[in-house]
Parts: sequence; structure tokens; C-alpha cells
Amino acid sequence: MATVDVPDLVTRARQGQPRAVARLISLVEGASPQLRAVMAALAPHTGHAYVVGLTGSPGVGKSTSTSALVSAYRRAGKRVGVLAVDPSSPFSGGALLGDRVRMSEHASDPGVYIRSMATRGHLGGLSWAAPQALRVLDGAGCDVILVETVGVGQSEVEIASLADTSVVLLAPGMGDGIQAAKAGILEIGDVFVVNKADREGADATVRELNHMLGLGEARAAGDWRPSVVKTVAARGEGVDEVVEALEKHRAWMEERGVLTERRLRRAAHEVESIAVTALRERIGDVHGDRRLTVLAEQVIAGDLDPYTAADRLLAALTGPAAVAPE
Ligand SMILES: Nc1nc2c(ncn2[C@@H]2O[C@H](COP(=O)(O)OP(=O)(O)OP(=O)(O)O)[C@@H](O)[C@H]2O)c(=O)[nH]1
Ligand SMILES: [Mg+2]
Repeated sequence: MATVDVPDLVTRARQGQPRAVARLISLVEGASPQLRAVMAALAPHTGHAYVVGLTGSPGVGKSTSTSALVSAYRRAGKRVGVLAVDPSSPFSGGALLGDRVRMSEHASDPGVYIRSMATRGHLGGLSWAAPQALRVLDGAGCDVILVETVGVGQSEVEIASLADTSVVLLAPGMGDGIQAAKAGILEIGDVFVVNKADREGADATVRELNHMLGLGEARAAGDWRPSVVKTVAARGEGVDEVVEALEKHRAWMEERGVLTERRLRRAAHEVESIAVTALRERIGDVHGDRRLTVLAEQVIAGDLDPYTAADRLLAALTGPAAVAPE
């Protein structure tokens, strides 16, 4: 990949040039060595965006809801970023093509950035790349960032850990409530949306959901009681209520310092994941390294136990080359 003029690119991204934002996210996706400079330049401009994660079974209406939420936030004059993350695919584009079509009404709006990102095959995967893409969108001045995960499973829970507020979408008649309970999705939802409310069974799903949320561990007084909202995303119905529920949750978190707590946990996770990735890369380099061979020789000779050898290896890996914290 050609080297880029990082300060220039960051300046242009901050001015709201979509191509510059796209280029920065490509640097994230490509794990570019220039990322370090990008993140350093962006750091003073981050911390402003409100991050909302959207999860739910395939076809439940995540992209349609995301698009409707973009419209709602645009009406309120907010700059919006959309990140569609596909943890199961090594390619961006393909599986997300349909989403581009659904988002196409926003394609020419300069106040909206839409980006899909594949994270498989990445060292550290989702935990490594997605937060950095969020930083780019945040630094580019987005007020709200909507993160949709394509695919199911563990990634939903991971996305939840990326977001300030997590929205779980369900649809009537799919046994979705039960599925969600099984997948541990009930715990991560701050706001629940029963989409496709134009279909039969929406009220039953809302009841089922309210029941299951009530049955959960007795909530301490003052705990957040998740909102349940019915929508027909395809027609934009109920979307203002979703925005309202999101704002309510955000205000609740701000009042109690929960937002800061969540962001602290996220940043800690991000730092840890970068450190682990760096360490893993150095360990990778060490295969066939003379230092490792010498340690192995000492182990088979009985001169060294494997734990001490590992300690020495770690010390060698993190020692001279590493930058010690001040
Ligand atoms: N009847 C009805 N259909 C809807 C509604 N919202 C979305 N759909 C349709 O449901 C289908 C799937 O919607 P998407 O928004 O692509 O769902 P998704 O959750 O993003 O799907 P994946 O990204 O593939 O997991 C599309 O054909 C939508 O038009 C709704 O409120 N009612
Ligand atoms: Mg989708």
C-alpha cells in the first residue's frame, strides 16, 4: 500500500471529506503501519460520538432500521456514521452489497458516512479493528455512529461491548425472544425493538419480551429497565420512539457516570487488544529465533524449567525494543 500523507488525510477527514474518511478506514482494515500516526493525529478530536450498536438475527431488519435511524438523526441535524461489520467474512463488500442498496438514499448526503468492514483474518479481529474504525468516524465529527453486525453469534456480544447503547432487534413469529434468551442477547440489550410490527404476533412478542426481561435477575433499584419499542422500519414507523428510547438511555447513563464507565472499559479492552496483538506478532517473529533455540536447549538439558524460559523469552520480547510506560 502506498504511503499516505497522514496529517493531510486527517485534516481532510475532519473537514468532512468522505473520501478521506473512507481512506482512513481502509488503513484500519489493511492494518497499515501508518495507523499509529493516524490514531495519534485523531486522538485529540475523539470522544464526542455516541455509539449505538444494532444486533439481531439475519433478516430481522437491522439495515432497514439503521437507514431509518439515519434519516431521523439527519432530520435532527446530526452527523451520522454507519459501520456495518461482518466478522465472518474476509472481504468487505460482497455480503454487504444489499445494505448499500438499502442505504442508497443516504449515499449523496455529505452528513452521512457509510462504511462496511470485514474483520475476519485480522489479528485480533473485531476487537482490534472495529474500535479503530469508530475512532476514525468519531474524529471525522460524527455525532452518532450506528454499528450493525452482519452475522450472528459471539460477535453480537462483542459489538455490544463496542457501543454506548445496544439495540437488540427481534421480529414476531420467529421464536426470536426465546432464541435471544438462549444466545444471551437479553442481557446486552439496553433497548429492544420488535420490528416488522406490520406482521401478526408483534404484540405477543412484546409481551413475551417484557415477561422475560422481568424474569431476569432482580434489578437493583436504579438499574436501567430496558425499553421495548415496536417498529415497522420499512415504513419508518416507530423510529422516532427508538430515537427517544436511545436518548433516554444516554441521559440515564450520563447522570450516573455509566457512560464514562463503559467507555473506560472499552478503551482498556482496546489498549489490551493492541498490546496482545503486538506481543503475538513478536512471538510469531521469534519462531526460529536464536534466543528461543538457546532457551529450548537449556530446557532439554534440564538447566532451565519451561516457566523460567518463558519468562526470559517474554523479557527479551518486551524488553529493549519495547517502549516502557512513563
Ligand atoms: N414486513 C416488513 N418487512 C421489513 C420491515 N423491515 C425490514 N423488512 C424487510 O426485511 C428484509 C430484511 O431487512 P434487512 O434490513 O436487510 O435486515 P438485516 O437484519 O439487515 O439483514 P442481514 O443484514 O442480512 O442480517 C428486507 O426485505 C426488508 O425490506 C418491516 O418493518 N416490515
Ligand atoms: Mg443488514
